[in-house]
Amino acid sequence: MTGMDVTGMDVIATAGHVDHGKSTLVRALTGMEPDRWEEERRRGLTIDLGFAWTTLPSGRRLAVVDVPGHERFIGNMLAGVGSVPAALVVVAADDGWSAQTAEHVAVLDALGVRHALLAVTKADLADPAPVLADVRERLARTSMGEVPAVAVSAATGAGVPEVAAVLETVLAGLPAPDRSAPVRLWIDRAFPIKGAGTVVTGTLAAGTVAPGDRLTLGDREVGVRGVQSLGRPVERAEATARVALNLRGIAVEDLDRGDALLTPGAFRSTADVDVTLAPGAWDEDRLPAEAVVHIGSAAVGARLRPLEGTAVRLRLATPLPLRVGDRLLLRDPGARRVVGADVRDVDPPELRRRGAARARAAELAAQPLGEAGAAADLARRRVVRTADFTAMGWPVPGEATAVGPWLLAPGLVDELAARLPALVGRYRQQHPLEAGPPVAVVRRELGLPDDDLLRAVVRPPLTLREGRVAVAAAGLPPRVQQAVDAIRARLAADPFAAPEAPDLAAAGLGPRELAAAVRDGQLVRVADGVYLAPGVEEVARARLAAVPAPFTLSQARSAWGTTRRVAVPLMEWLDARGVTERLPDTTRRLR
Ligand SMILES: Nc1nc2c(ncn2[C@@H]2O[C@H](COP(=O)(O)OP(=O)(O)OP(=O)(O)O)[C@@H](O)[C@H]2O)c(=O)[nH]1
Ligand SMILES: [Mg+2]
Repeated sequence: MTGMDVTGMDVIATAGHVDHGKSTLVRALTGMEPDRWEEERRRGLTIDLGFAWTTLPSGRRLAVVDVPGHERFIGNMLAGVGSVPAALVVVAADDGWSAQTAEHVAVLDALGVRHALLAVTKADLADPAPVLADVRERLARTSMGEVPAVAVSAATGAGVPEVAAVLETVLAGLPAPDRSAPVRLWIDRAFPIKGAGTVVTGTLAAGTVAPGDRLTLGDREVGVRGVQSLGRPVERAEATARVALNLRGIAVEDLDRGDALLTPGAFRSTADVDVTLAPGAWDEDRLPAEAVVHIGSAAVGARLRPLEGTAVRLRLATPLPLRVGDRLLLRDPGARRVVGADVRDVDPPELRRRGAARARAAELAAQPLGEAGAAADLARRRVVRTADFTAMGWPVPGEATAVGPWLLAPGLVDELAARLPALVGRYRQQHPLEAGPPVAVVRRELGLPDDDLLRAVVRPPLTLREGRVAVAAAGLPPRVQQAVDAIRARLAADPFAAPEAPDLAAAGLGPRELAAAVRDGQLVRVADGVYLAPGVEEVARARLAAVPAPFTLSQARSAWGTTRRVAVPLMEWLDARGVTERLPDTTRRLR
């Protein structure tokens, strides 16, 4: 099996009324038979999608998705054009603009297809000029605009090389696909192959697939065993391409047209979507209550809730992996009407309050379309996991703040940081002995999902200390400060004369007050009930340095001029801090 890279391929879909010569033209262009089924060939009618390909004179490779024109098979037509960037509109010279010409062109217009050419077929049966002029004029009013047009006869072969030549120029004008984008392959066929297992086909509109890749399908993971393109195995298929994937880990019964194979983690499945309809397409006051949503090869029923103006909330009967910026096609099957809808939000806010729908519509109206709306969307969400945000289809806005896995809206960190001093101040009024509120309290007050986010919000003179948002120099209430000052004055004169419990009690210094003084750096707690001044460690060391080592506890006590009540815990405290070293015979020396 020799591999080959597929680098340049274009994919185009046919469109047009039944029997206007689409499949015949595809056959003339590619030499391949697009009607795959015996029934299709017998009836001379395309029923399902057909696939053919060729190399154009320039060397450009082209794959064609041939769609049925019969009105009954419009669902298949929709699946065929859903991932394709360009269209070959076919109209017969002897019949002209017809019902499914109109319907197919409306579909292409709703999908926003911008690249097309017109082939007026059966030029041997009637003068193609009037039809050509008429259809070009109609197409000019759609997303396709002014299209090149060619008259052609499959019967005589006249015009076929011209169609190929015009195809070249149309394809040359296609935007380059994003080959580094995540994969979302909408499956259009799934079938078993003896010995190879399950094969699916689809049009790869963006991204790259290679054997060995892992993709997700719903909540399952599947492995890509092999990749084929244009009938041959390839090492890698890059968008745009028709691809056939041999899958591992899934049975053909578990796959259907409309399923999507996805790059893991890159998409989120959603049933609720806010969209804006192409303006003017459907009468805003008379939207159907239900419609079918089409994207790629998928077709899913949806309830429509008009918000206001062109903004509509969709509730899908089955969730779809949608992203902001996707273009959906909404179809009202009863009325055979279609409209394009731009996906604006795949995780929309609930609408509970009165007027919420109107407010939401206004919000969407104010927000730029596509990726430019990212900052506005993030502003509404305030804080979101970066992975979730990008899976919605948004780029990370340049002004956003990233903190660990989180993304904060532009300006939010400053806004929260500015709220903090007042918040901490209020807390300390109620809890004067505490340096500041616990982190969890602050996180809740600020509406943040993770304690860790406070790292970005706490700024001097506030600081994160011991699980609190603390004032760096918190200070103590005046009454407590006076009592601590008195003790510190005594300790300044005699550094090891730790106040006795009755002295502390008399000064009004209970455990909470003492803890506050320690937190504030005004006292050092050597042991339960034994408080000395900061710096006592250095003083203790200096006095011991004058004693010949090793020395006993009793020698140390004399050097410090204190009692056993203080000396015993102080000695252990110094041991623990690595100032002194306890020798096996319980004497010490300085380290
Ligand atoms: N004389 C003449 N007949 C043509 C030409 N192109 C197609 N036909 C005939 O028109 C009939 C329909 O052609 P198809 O190619 O099957 O039409 P189609 O658009 O694919 O039809 P559906 O797929 O069913 O929508 C066939 O009998 C073709 O032989 C042409 O240029 N000249
Ligand atoms: Mg056909």
